[in-house]
Amino acid sequence: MLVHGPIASLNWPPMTMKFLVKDKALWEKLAEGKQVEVEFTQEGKDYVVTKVK
Ligand SMILES: [Cu+2]
Repeated sequence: MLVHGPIASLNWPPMTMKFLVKDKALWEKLAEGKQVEVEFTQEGKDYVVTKVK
């Protein structure tokens, strides 16, 4: 789960939601409580993380 702030381009309010991480290298950049900047794409009903900064 990721907690994110408002995303104006998608008309999303701040929320906590599920993202899929398919790439193991990206997964390793994530950790509980860590603040990250991510890029993601929509695949059907899922949101898939494509980049972690
Ligand atoms: Cu969201």
